Amino acid sequence: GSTDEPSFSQMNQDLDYDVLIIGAGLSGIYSTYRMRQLNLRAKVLEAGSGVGGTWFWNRYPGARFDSESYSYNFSFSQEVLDEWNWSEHFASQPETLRYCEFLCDKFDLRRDMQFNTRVVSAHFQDSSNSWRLTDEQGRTYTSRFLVTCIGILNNYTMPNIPGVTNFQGEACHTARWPQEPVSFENKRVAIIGTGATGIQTIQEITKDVGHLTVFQRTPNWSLPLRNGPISTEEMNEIRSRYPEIFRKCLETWSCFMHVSDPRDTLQVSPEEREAFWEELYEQRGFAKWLGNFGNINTNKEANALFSEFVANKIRSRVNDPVTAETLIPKCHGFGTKRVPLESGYFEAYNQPNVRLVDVKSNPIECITETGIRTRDESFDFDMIIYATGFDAVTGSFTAIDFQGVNGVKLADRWAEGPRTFLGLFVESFPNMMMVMGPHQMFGNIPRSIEYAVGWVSRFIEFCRDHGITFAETSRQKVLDWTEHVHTCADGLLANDVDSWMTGVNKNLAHKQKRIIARYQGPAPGYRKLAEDVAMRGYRDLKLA
Ligand code: N01
Repeated sequence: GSTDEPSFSQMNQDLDYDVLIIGAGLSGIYSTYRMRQLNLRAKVLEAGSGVGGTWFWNRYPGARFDSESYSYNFSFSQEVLDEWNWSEHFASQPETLRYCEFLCDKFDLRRDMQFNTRVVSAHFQDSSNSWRLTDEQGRTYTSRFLVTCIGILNNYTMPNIPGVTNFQGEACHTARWPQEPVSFENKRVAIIGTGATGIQTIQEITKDVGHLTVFQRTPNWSLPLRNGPISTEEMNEIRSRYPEIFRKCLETWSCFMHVSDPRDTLQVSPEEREAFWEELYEQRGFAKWLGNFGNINTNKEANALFSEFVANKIRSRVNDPVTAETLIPKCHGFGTKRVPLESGYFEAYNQPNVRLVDVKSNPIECITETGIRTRDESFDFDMIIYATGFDAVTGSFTAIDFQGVNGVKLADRWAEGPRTFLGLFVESFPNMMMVMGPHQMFGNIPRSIEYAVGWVSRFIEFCRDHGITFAETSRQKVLDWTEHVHTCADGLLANDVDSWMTGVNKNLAHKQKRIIARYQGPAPGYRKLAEDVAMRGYRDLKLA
């Protein structure tokens, strides 16, 4: 209890809290749980009116996990594993949001959370080694430690098309979808964007839309999700396998259950390869990507072979050959962007009320009061849906005015791309730790969150027990880590392609150049290095 560690609390007695947490998504929820266990005075500030983060905001039709539900939930509480049942292999957004709420109810976490509170600035106070946050209403909050739980895909972006605000009909970005149900019946609907979000939205609303026009700039290599319900018996069977599932996730490169095939694509006979791929194609989820031959991610020839396999699947599913070719990516190979998983996406284009417009050959010129004008045509719509993505990874940080020692701005620190130590610490930003910060272990996001929150919590516990009120990374550690992250990225085909994963967002002037935005080394390797820091008593950090 707190009486066991009076020194730490006393050291923070002039501050509102021991720990401030920004964001009540999965990262913030688990952080709150851990801070509660440490008996610390913690507070979560959350912009939304409820918990859930990504799963709170992204309520667009068809939003769901595309990783197996049971590899995407937390493992920290046996009680939760025993009590919570997933109804589908890939849970829908409402179910995932209920899961987030279930966690908060079960552990009574909301009493440490403050909603409708958008943090606009976070400034380090040199005089007291503390953090001072200000929200939109001008209220301030002070603490010893700051834990950012602001996600990697949070700050959404509208397209940089002239006239976006002119449209008089209904318009919405998928990441700000209303809580009330939206009807598409008898409506002429447009959607811009065919990433994972666009694909999930399109395949859902074509079930009852009046007419849908899809504006596609870049097609995506999408594969069947193969979702299905989970019966009570199957859920119990899955539950019995939880230890094995989590163990597998600990062993694999990116924390998923699927293990890549070590064989060289090019050394396997064409017949055997084809048979293997046919078998993979029938499997659920990311097995087809992550259970594939490993070298499709590094070898262009191998990649081209599998890309052609997928292209033929698309050709076999889309009736109109011109539409089929438009839906097949020509400028990037399979898996070099995040692979969206679909359920009937390609067949949607066989419906007479669905039309695909290739924006590459027929660019959008402007959005008008009544619709969209391309170079060749004018369209009238009742509704425009923007599935145009996010100012990813660093965007969550640019949305807040972060200032460290001597008022140094985080935006300046990261002008040339993110620079961190373990994706957890930033030079000149003492006492601030990032959950899912840039250059942190990546892949299966909840697995990464669970590890990062665990690491941060153990570190805060160490500070509590040792009366440490100042912790900062050195420049050298940041340089070394950044170099390591860049080395890990060597040779991966994904780094030669524009996407949010390489830091590119064509709608933002400052995000036109590719960077290494993610840690791409093996997750076990990441954890080993992070554990080593803990084992050394955190001496890699400057502590006082
Ligand atoms: O965003 P995106 P997203 N004119 O950036 C197009 C995760 N996720 O929200 O590629 C015309 O991938 C843009 O075109 P282009 C997942 O990690 C998970 O779909 O730039 N088009 C692209 O097609 C995913 O990767 C789930 O040429 C414009 C699209 O908009 C990440 O979130 C579900 C345009 C943006 O695609 C982001 O996915 C959904 C313009 N001006 C998402 N601007 C799960 O299942 C943009 N585009 C867990």
